[in-house]
Amino acid sequence: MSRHRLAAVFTATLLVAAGCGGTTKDNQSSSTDTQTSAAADPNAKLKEGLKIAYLPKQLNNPYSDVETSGGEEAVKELKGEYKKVGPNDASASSQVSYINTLIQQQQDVIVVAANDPNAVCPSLNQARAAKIKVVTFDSDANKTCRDAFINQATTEGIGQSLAKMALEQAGGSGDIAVLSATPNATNQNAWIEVMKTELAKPEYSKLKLVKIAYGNDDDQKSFQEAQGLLQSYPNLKVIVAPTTVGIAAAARYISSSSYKGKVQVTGLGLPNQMRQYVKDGTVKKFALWNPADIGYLAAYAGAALASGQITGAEGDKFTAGKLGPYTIGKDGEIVLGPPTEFTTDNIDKFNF
Ligand code: RAM
Repeated sequence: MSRHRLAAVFTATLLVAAGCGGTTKDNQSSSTDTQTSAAADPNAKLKEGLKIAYLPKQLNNPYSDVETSGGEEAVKELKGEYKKVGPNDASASSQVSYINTLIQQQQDVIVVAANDPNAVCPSLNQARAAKIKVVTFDSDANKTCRDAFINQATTEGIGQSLAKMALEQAGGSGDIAVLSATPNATNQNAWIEVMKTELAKPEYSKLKLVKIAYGNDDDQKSFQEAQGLLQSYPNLKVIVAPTTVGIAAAARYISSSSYKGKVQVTGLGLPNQMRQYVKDGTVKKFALWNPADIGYLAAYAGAALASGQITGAEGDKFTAGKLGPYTIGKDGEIVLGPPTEFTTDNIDKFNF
């Protein structure tokens, strides 16, 4: 650890202790300047021994486990030090204390799925002031407080696919409801916005979005919200859950209720959690990407940032191990690839 970096860590720790900094324009621009002043060196060798810490939305979510398993694999390949920490609930401010601890531990890279785009920003900018590279994955933070964002697929692509699956499964018309994660989740909110734009198009004119409910990525709450939707909207045709926790809970409720076969469940789910509901006919189609690949890609992006190979600027290129070459897009976004749709025909080919 260089003297300079130690001093930066100390300053950041003081800022954390004083509870100030990060949110003001001045602080944000100064930390950004520190990070982007050096030019990218595409030939820089990836450093070994990097401390790469993962902070998913919450720990007790099977999706997070799959995501970080890919991260652990990549960190091993990179000969780095892997760590995973996180809260047990996905509430807005639940990650802040973890970020502050990671700063004190002098991690080289923090990979975080933000529970709220803004709540984590002051701490993330303090991390960046301490020369820690910040990579968001799955759920972005405000772009002023991270170096790069690993998006699972394009936000438009995910939102459009959710709207399309809802239309197909409603048979072209009727009431639909969304069962989302937390009300502040960056990723779900962005997908729902795209869905709404799609629903305003003429081909969706017979589809009516009656409610957006929030299960907070908590299994029990999601189950109860699904139940509540059916009680409040007896004509509901489809529940669209853009969250692996929500879709599994909704499918579990519908599969053992009188609504089975009448009300469809679709959205984003893990094949291993959804298999039984596809096989028993509750669910006809849902989508996802391989969450392990997001974690894997994030480690390589973090290592490339920490090694000076990329700065997070649009057009920067790096190679993510077995996933191959990636180019950074607008606003530091790196898109993993297109999502996969799962049906009874292909679900047994997937094991995650
Ligand atoms: C849940 C989480 C996660 C999201 C998936 C689809 O597990 O909300 O952020 O990407 O669903």
